[in-house]
Amino acid sequence: NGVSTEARGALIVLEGLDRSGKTSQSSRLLSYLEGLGHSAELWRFPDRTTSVGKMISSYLSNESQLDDHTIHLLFSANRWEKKSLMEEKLKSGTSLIVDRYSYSGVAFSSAKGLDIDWCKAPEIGLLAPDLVIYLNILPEKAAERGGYGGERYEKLEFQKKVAAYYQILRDASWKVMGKDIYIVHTDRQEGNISLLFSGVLFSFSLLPS
Ligand code: 2DT
Repeated sequence: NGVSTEARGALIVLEGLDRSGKTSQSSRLLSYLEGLGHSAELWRFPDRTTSVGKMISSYLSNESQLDDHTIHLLFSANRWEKKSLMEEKLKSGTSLIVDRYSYSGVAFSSAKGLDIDWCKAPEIGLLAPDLVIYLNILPEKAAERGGYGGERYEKLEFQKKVAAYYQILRDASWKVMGKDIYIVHTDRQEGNISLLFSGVLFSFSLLPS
């Protein structure tokens, strides 16, 4: 079907509020790409397995307290420590589907009141995604889905602020176009997304919300 093994993998990022469906959609996209014979892996940030990730995890579960700037930089460091491995994977032709990335970093910290440009700074130099898929859901609707755990940010009022910052980021920098991949069609009504990657048209539909 024309999928070239020479091609670099795509960095595909899924963003959205808690309970917006990122996890289901990520696995769905993974199966879809694998079904086409494409090598792909599912990643997520924060990666809680590293030592930095463990500090983040303990902060999120309220077991430890950290200054807002400090935790922001730890989230960023958690991406930096994975950069070279991400680069290797992409170069070897494996696509990465990543559940949360820099946009979560900036949206969540800005929602706490930190300066947005300050929040963006440590992200400069990380790998730019080829595609960012934002799963648009009203904060109220996400909350209705239930399953908010007891983690620090899982509160409706805070999620509303995060949604507003995602919107700001979206206007500024959404639909990141790499050289090999671009959205050729999005239809939010139908939930269908098609993208052209290395000359091959992929289409997938999002689960109805
Ligand atoms: P999960 O529930 O998806 O594990 O996320 N967050 C995430 C930040 O504040 N900054 C970041 O850079 C990232 C990647 C979003 C845990 C929470 O951490 C938030 C929700």
